[in-house]
Amino acid sequence: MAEGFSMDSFSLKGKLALVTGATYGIGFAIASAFAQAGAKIVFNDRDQAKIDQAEKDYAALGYEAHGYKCDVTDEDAVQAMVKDINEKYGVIDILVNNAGIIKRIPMTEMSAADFRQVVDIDLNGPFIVSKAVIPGMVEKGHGKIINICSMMSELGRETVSAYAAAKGGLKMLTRNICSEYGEANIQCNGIGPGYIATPQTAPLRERQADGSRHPFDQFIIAKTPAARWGTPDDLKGPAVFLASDASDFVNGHVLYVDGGILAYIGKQP
Ligand code: NAP
Ligand code: GCO
Repeated sequence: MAEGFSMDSFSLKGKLALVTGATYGIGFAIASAFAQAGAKIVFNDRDQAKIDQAEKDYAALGYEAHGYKCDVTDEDAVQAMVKDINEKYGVIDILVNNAGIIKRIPMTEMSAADFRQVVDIDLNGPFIVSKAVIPGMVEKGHGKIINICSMMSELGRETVSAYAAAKGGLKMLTRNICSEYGEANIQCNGIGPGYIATPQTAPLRERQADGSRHPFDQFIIAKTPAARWGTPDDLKGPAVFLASDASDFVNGHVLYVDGGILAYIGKQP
């Protein structure tokens, strides 16, 4: 921990960060920002080809990043991954529970299996990975956990019942890890991205047959004071802050990086 505040308080030099699902999208951006701030990166995904490509992408940016093939819902695989990371690279200082999926299906048409899969990945996954990582953080005397929440941690909308339930639960898991492990000098916070242009939201931004913007695209522009979609780059600074010594007294907080959506009734049509 940096003695007293300085700009070094924002440095991640010498830290080891695990970012789940960081082969592209928000996870890749956050992991890249951590590397830029001096951290060594380990990440996981379910698909070896994506892991191999991501390692090349990180290397092309000059960053050291080691990928693991691991499904966050598989507790044995997660425990084995964390053990291997500890043996090869050291104890994890920073965990970002980023891996997640969404299924956009009207609730009464959604199967219980689909609902369970979203909750399993988006809520059980962060529990499983945090449970595996926290003991090392406790032993080391410090740790940072960042859970990637959502607008749907606060708001509902049609077709995303499972996702909203999971992300609402993830907000409370964040607060509970804060409560249970704050005394061990572990800070657990959330980042709640607004609408970010990644593969996950690509269906909501597809151009219509007549070349016009997707109705949901237009809706989000009207709901966002910044009048634009966010980009993964918009999340880099907030993530580095929450991963750094500069946020040592910030705990149990969800930092919404949404361009102002949650503060705004929306532009009059
Ligand atoms: P994305 O483009 O769909 O990327 C999700 C990543 O998670 C992919 O690398 C994916 O790998 C991985 N993943 C999915 N299930 C996994 C599992 N069971 N085990 C390991 N890895 C898994 O999503 P994104 O837009 O970057 O979003 C990342 C996080 O931010 C998610 O938690 C999402 O809910 C949240 N979020 C996104 C937005 C947004 O507007 N984009 C806003 C708020 C919150 P595969 O490709 O192999 O499945
Ligand atoms: C949706 C979107 C959102 C974003 C994000 C907003 O279908 O409404 O996918 O859920 O992914 O979670 O914060």
